[in-house]
Amino acid sequence: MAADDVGPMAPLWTIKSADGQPMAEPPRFAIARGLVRHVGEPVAAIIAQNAEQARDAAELVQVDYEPLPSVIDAKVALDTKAPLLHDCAPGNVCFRFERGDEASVSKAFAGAARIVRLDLINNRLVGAAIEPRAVIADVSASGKLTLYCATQVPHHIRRVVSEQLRLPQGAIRLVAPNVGGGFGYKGKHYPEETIVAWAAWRLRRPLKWVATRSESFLSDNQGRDHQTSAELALDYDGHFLALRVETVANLGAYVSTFGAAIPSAIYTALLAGVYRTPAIVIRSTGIFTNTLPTDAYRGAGRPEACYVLERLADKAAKELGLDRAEIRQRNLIPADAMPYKTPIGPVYDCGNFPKVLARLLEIAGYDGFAKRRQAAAHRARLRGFGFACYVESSGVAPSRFATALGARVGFFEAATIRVLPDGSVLALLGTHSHGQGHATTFAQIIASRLGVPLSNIDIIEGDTDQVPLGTGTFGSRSIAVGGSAIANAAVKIVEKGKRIAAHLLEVSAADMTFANGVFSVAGTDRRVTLREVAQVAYVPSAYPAELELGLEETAVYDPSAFAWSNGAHACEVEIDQDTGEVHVVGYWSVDDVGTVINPLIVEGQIQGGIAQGLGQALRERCVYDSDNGQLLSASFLDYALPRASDMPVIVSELDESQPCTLNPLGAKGCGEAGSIGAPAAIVNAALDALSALGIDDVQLPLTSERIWRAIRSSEKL
Ligand code: MCN
Repeated sequence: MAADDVGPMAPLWTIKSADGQPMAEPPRFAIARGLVRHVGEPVAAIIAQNAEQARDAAELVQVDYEPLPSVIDAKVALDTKAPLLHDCAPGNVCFRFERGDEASVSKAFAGAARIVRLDLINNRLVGAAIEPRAVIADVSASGKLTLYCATQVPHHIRRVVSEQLRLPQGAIRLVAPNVGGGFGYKGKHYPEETIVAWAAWRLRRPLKWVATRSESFLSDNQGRDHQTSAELALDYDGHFLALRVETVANLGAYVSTFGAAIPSAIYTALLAGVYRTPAIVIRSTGIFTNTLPTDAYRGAGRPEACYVLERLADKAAKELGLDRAEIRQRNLIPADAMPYKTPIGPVYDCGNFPKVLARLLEIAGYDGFAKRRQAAAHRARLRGFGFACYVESSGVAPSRFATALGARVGFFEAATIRVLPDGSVLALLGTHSHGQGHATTFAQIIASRLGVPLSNIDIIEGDTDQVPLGTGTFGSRSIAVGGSAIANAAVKIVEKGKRIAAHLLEVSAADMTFANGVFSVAGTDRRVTLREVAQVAYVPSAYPAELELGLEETAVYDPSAFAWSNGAHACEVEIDQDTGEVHVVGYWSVDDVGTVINPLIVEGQIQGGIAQGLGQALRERCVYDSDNGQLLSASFLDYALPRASDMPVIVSELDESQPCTLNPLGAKGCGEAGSIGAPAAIVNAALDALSALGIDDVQLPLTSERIWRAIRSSEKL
């Protein structure tokens, strides 16, 4: 590959440090050149007739590794004596990002009545979609390279592979069919995509690579891995005065596709949360270590921010002797302050945070909790109640915002609606569904706008030869950005349809109205259906001379701002004092995802996110051996995903009173909501239960062992 000068895997988002310097961007090649920096970094590729042969041949590969010292912890990597991963990154620092104003924060801290401090670890997670990643490459006789790829971002992968192989983008077709789930980590570029594409191109033979689950553990990007110190300044009445957050983020051995943006541009923008904190400063340092690269995993920066704020809010309430709901209600941004500009940049267009929290506490029966706690105590169980409020920057991302912060790609979405001559509809989108039900919800958007029955609408995603433009699915963007593109394309179809209908009915287009699939002359019973208009659109003899043939429209939509989803989640737990096991016995959520297109799908999305949030809170922990960098949690025996039996019944409500004011649907994203609110709500509940024993902190994840140890040490005190 080096001889063919195959290009490096450049990240698609780079960050500037607070001093204006660009981040360190060490080259990353699909196959390591001389130095292996993390377990799982490819060193050789075997090509064989079948997988068994390839495995046998791989056994014959002898690699003369000379072990070098390694570092896996981001704070340890900052030490001057730590091994250096890249010459271009002194101190293993990739960037030192800063947002906010230190001067106003220092001033507020100096005059504060109380300062609350917390040190938090946000555990490293493994994405575990139901199917591992896969790549198939095929080169046609005419030289076209087709890549079938388990990716969420077909157009991005086509672009990077074309740049690396120096092929025109049009010479590559990227097909991403049903990929078996993705959770964000399949939305990034991986070495195998480059290797398989290059080898098939070289050999002119079709090649297939499918990861085993073990290979997934060793080759998929991982998520989170923050170490954070946070301090909140308050006045006597519990009003938040200022927030200072210092985060050390573990980027792994290389900067992955969006790996630098998650703990900087995305995470830091969320640290105002739902609160009216007047002064905020956040410093986030991205560090290289000898671990797999980290990047987006469901929530991507938002669960980390929510966890910091909601742990602080609970601690502040405790230290000031205030009720946890009361301290939040005193600090929530009121609905009449919308649009609200946070001191760190983002402007929330709408939201009624106090209403959402009040409703949550009502459905969760917060008032009756004391009785339930007493009843549990009679059964020798520690019962706790916890909750968390969040905002989510869904609809990633306004391109202007992203490019100003270093993105090398735009984040628009494109949608084409083609009304076929029989009136049926084919819609082509740059988004990608891997469990989110786009074929249903996008068809609903078209059906409601064009009056075409759902059964006559086909949604096509995930094929760069069919869908000319696109960005992909991540950051809960498909409804807010892709859905808006469809809505705009539907408006264009109606506009053109009106002109054709007007021609047929010999009136002016201005006199035409459209509803339920029928064009009518206003105030008369003269009408023509969309189906009839579509037929005419493809029959030149009956067609207006000034119009182009066909009934197909494309809209490209780039949001002007994020769609600010928000919500509040509550959880009730019981802890078994003998085993330390946390049982989640109740879970409630109230989420504002703007206008809801499909409540069933949204509820499913929120439940799935909560399951993953529960995994982060109680089970999942990716562990490396600090002596040699080996991944210790490299199978499901050692890495504990949540199970069905861990899941409580979830009572969820959607608050549709605050439609997004910035997009034509009024919709805000929902795909990550659960994974954002759940970890903080669950941990707050568990710590509430443990407060009876004087325990006020246990780091994520709250495994039974950790809780058991905390209980035993509290008994010794
Ligand atoms: N929706 C709706 N009304 C709204 C908001 C959303 O009806 N107001 C619908 C949408 O039309 C879409 C679904 O809900 O069908 C999710 O929409 P959205 O919130 O825009 O999220 P995306 O479709 O962009 O999905 C991305 C998001 C992310 S970032 C991860 S990670 C994730 C997730 O969705 N990974 C998933 N959900 C997943 N679900 C499954 N089964 N598998 C994954 O890998």
